Amino acid sequence: MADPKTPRFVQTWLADDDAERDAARAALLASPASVAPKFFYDRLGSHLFEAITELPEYYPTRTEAAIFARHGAEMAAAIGARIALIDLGAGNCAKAARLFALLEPKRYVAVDISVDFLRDALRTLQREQPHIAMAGLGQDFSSSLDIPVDLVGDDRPVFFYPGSSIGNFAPDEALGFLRQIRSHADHGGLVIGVDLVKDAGVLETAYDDALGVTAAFNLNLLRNLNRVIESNFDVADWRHVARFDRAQSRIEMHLEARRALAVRWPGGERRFAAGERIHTENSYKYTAEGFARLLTHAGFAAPTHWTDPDGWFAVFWAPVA
Ligand code: AVI
Repeated sequence: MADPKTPRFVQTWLADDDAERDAARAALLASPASVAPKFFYDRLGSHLFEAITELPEYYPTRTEAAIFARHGAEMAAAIGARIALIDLGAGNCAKAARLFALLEPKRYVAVDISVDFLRDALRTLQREQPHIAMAGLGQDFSSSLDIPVDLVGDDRPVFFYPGSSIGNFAPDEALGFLRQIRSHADHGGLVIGVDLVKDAGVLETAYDDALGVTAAFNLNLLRNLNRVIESNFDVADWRHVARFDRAQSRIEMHLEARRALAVRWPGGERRFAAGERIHTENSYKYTAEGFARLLTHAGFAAPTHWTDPDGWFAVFWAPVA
């Protein structure tokens, strides 16, 4: 990063659209049918997710922000100085930017699936904070994390993964992902937000709000699928379902057929009975002790965490020796 006033942009990953389409069709034909949650996030889906984070029922975003506001100074003391902050799923970079005054990073590396999502936000941020060397990295880090060493330089790599996005991985995948982060974080560590197990009513309301924004977010996945695989889903035929499965400690989101129907796409079709479901997302909830164990298992040393007064959400600092 020769000129710290101009962010550097690197794209290390390109979508294989044919493979994605094949995988989507195969998952629809499976029993039970499923669709990968990445299909939520077309342009409208990303806006709907932003709207979800503003809902009174969806507590994770504001609860996490309150934990940072209340305990930020303690966190900064634990994390230490001379850091390169590596923001996984940076989006508009707003969450990380709020930590700059506390953590005083020397470098900031914003990672998202496409550098195009990052360009405007990062350029604006660079103008506001010219003393921090900034870079944008386009990468599908959920399949493989690869941070070019020159983006981190000699500073201590501190990964930032807020918003309880780790909950969208199954626990064995979460462990694999945390191990990958660990392997890139020598002398640094990980700051991660985790949604905690709680009353089923609170959880189910957070994923089935009164305005129907989460229902729209779930149903929009069918429209996106129509665009991607040229299927003919009619959104009106489907109902949003969100249930907490305590045995698996996860919120499951499904779409349920309101009547018997067939969905067609070029070269294929899938028939659904009335009441049959398509599984669209899991959102795992952890106990603080269980998540600390997962971090230790992944090779991090002595994790510390902070929670809100209700114990609904936790922010962990997991150092690497
Ligand atoms: C992105 N992720 C952390 C959200 C969650 O809570 O699992 C996605 C979401 N799905 C429905 N509401 C929010």
